[in-house]
Amino acid sequence: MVLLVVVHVLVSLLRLADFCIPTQNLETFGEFFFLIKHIGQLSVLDNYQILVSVEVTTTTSTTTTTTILSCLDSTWTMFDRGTYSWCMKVYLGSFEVQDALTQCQTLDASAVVTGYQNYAELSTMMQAALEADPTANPATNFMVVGAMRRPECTDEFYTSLTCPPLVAFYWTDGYTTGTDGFNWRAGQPDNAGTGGTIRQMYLGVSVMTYGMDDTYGDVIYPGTVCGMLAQYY
Ligand SMILES: [Ca+2]
Repeated sequence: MVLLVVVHVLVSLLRLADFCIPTQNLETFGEFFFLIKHIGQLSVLDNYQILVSVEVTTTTSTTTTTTILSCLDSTWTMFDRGTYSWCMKVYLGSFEVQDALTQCQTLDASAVVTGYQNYAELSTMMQAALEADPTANPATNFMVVGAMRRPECTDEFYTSLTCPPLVAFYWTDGYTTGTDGFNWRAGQPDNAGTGGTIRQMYLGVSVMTYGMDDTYGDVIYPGTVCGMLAQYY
């Protein structure tokens, strides 16, 4: 009886000492006294310690979306204009020159009838227009151009000193600048009808010669070239 009390006291002291000793597993006094004998030796105590390591791994999923500057789709051609890129697309149909803008906006709300920043743009898109409809007569195949006669040049002829060919018209798309994209046919813009009530306020360009000609608003054209800003899609 005395021995059991002593054992109980010793076991309690071991627990108070915060030793992780599974005393319930000590089946014999022999084992217990062996433990007491080596109580100062950590190598023995370590045999009764259970260390549990819980490793928590946090996985963070990141989705990266890459956008590139491009046109609405592959049917448009992109041109680098320095501070921005401009997309163009041949649009075939049968409409009055003055309705070309409405036609382009069926492709995209921001699309307009394009002007031409330079001859390279003009020739590239006229070649595309010629290829777009091989059945059309190239001699009569003209595309509507995004340009109009300046109000102050309404009654002026191409020999006008105040409204010569490179001054008489301006680009209407809101982006094209300069005069490098104008390429007048010989004797144009002639403002045919000057002196009457109708003026040649609009502009078309031949898909064959890339030459431009001013025209009336109610002339039926077989197409135009639409333009819009390239964007990050
Ligand atoms: Ca003309």
